Amino acid sequence: MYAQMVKSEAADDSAEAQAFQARIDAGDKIEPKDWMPAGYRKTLIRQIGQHAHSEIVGQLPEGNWVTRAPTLERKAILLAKVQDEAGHGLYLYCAAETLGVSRDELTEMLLDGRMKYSSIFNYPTLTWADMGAVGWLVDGAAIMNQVPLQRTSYGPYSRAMIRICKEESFHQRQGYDIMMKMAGGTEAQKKMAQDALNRFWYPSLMMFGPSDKDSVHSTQSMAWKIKMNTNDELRQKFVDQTVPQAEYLGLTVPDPDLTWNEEKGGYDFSEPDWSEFYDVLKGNGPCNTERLADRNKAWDDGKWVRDGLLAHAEKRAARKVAAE
Ligand code: BYC
Repeated sequence: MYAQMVKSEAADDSAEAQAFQARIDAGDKIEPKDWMPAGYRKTLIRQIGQHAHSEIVGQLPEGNWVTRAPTLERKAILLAKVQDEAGHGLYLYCAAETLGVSRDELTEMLLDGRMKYSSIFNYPTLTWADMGAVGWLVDGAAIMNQVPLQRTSYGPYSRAMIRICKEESFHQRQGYDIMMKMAGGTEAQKKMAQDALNRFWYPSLMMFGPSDKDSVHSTQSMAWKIKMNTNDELRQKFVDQTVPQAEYLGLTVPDPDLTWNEEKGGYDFSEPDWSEFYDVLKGNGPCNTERLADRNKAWDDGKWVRDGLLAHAEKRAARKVAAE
């Protein structure tokens, strides 16, 4: 549906739309009060909203390990990381709000399944090594995708990404640090690290979205500089960056066809199982039901806080009016 809508709105060849495209081509930032095509606005709301939801839902698989982290230091670090993700969600919801959608509307669309969040968060975190793999691979993939988004054409999104990327770098390092400890530990720990890599490798590759030939939005989003690279370009960069890191850990990437291709200056690697990806998107991943149930419960449990804050704000406003 979105694809059709964006396509028809992108076909807008009015003078306004042409001037808008010229601004994008010249590298201008678009700000909230500037004129923008309806399709540009809708695509941004979809992408920023989905991104914000991913940060919030992304707290769940790691939050699962805060109470079970092996040391006080690891607990404090993990807690700080999970809190950072909440902050990222908030910056992104604020950026989306500048486009005329409220955070409550976006939340409702997440909770009733109308909006997506990243497929990766529908996989379980079974062992402590998974905290390493998530930080190393999932945050690593996130950085690969988000660093170019610092140059995205929409001002509030690009500025949110600058801060988010700084924090994501710390997240990636903390994940790799856990992997270093585990991979250099006892046989059992090394096995656990390898098992985490085995389970998170292909789901991490899926984070970049479908292969370019199946990507619905890439062409228009790249013309508008909402996306700066294609899905396959970023996936390739991620593989090229991550394989030597796995080698340094003494772990094996679970891809028997992984080979260095001298000519292209990058690795040839196996595609993820795209039927699994689409199945997860349809709601059939291992944890989809659990994740949405958890977010719905948190929303319902927080109702008294929202009601209290609203009642307080109304009282203050009424007092102000009475005093005037
Ligand atoms: N998961 O035309 P395409 C994080 C959907 S947060 C689910 O290529 P697009 C982190 C796509 O929405 C990570 N859905 O789409 C947080 C579209 O469906 P709709 C999130 C996916 O938008 C906490 C359809 O497939 N990062 O890293 O041009 C802790 C066709 O795809 C996925 C962002 O959101 C997926 N993986 O490109 C740790 C970054 N991939 O909407 C880490 C910003 C595709 O038409 N987003 N779909 O129904 C983007 O850069 C782009 O939206 C994507 C997809 C590259 C993800």
